[in-house]
Amino acid sequence: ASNKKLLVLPGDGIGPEVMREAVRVMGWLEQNRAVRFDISEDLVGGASIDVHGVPIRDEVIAAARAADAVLFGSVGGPKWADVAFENRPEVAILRLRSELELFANLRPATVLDPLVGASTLKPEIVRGLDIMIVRETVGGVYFGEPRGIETLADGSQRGVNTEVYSTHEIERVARVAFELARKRQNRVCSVEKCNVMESGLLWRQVVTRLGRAEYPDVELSHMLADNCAMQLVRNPRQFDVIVTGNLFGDLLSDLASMLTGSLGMLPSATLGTADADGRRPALYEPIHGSAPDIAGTGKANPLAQIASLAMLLRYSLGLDDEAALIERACTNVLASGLRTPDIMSEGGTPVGTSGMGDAVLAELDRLNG
Ligand code: NAD
Ligand code: IPM
Ligand code: K
Ligand code: MN
Repeated sequence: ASNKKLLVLPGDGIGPEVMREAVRVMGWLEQNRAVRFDISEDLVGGASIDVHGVPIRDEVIAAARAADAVLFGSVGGPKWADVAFENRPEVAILRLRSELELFANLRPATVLDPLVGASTLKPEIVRGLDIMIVRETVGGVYFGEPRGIETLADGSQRGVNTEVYSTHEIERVARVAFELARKRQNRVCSVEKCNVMESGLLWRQVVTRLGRAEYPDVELSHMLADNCAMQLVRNPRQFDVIVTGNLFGDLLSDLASMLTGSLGMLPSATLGTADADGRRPALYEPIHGSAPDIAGTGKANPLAQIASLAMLLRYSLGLDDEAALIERACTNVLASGLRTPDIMSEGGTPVGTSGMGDAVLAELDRLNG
């Protein structure tokens, strides 16, 4: 088989710092396992603005389309606070999602045993937690029209964004959630605000209909988004798969990350629709951003980026053993007590970004014999 084509897009701030550690893991795989990658790398976000004047070039979008998978870092930062809104660094990830139609963003929140004490919640609330948030990523209020800032006749202004969801958009993301649930605990909780928003009302109707027609074996429940935020903190283990729209999914997944100890622990996969040849466009990234407050200090936790690589191996390349090996190595390193500052707890051994990467590689060597 030909080498798998991977596009690596580190981005800004801690993006390149944590990506470096993920790339070292790729190198380890090539040296020690029967996998070969064809890796290319490019600039996105502020780094691309600085060199090319735009947050992402059309040729990078084309390369992402042609790749077997994209490993994305993070974009944005105060340096680009003054660039025009339509040219800001974040446009890079929004365009990739939208133009490759990466509509299903899988954000797993699992509490690893060694990190139970790193959560801000009580151990008995979070121990063993394993939830999957499926966030819609190409629709909703992020992309709905009309949008913009309008100046009215009296000179005052209005900022406008519009939440829009169509039957088709709701069905396809809900299908991903139902399919995932069947391989997990067989439960889906659909989250919206149908008490206030028509887009939420349609969401509930469509998910209910689809569940009855095609997934009667999956237990379906519904929850209003504000209650869901509260329930995630009160008793997060009540959830298996949560399916929700773009904005609620953004908020709820950052919230869920703190159950696991840190935003620096959560990976994600964003999947599109398979074409006739069975090729499915996919992008993998940590859910965190460029963390300008710690960029350059060498303290960022690289585990979400490394775990995003593991998801890439599993979902896009079918390398389940390699994915499991990487996840195992990360868990063991945490069990040995090594901690970046974001997950530090009593008795932990402090380590920085590259120290954590070193430890993962050493553990991979050990596990691989
Ligand atoms: P952020 O996720 O970058 O950081 C939030 C907090 O979490 C910060 O205190 C940060 O230090 C901490 N944190 C995040 N990742 C960490 C890690 N790996 N290790 C240790 N600590 C970590 O969110 P923000 O500060 O609101 O946003 C900063 C920039 O990132 C903004 O420009 C935002 O638009 C962008 N952003 C980009 C993406 C993306 O590229 N997909 C995602 C989220 C935010
Ligand atoms: C995320 C980020 C992005 C989002 C931003 C950077 C566009 O917060 O990936 O969670 O809001 O989707
Ligand atoms: K990111
Ligand atoms: Mn976010």
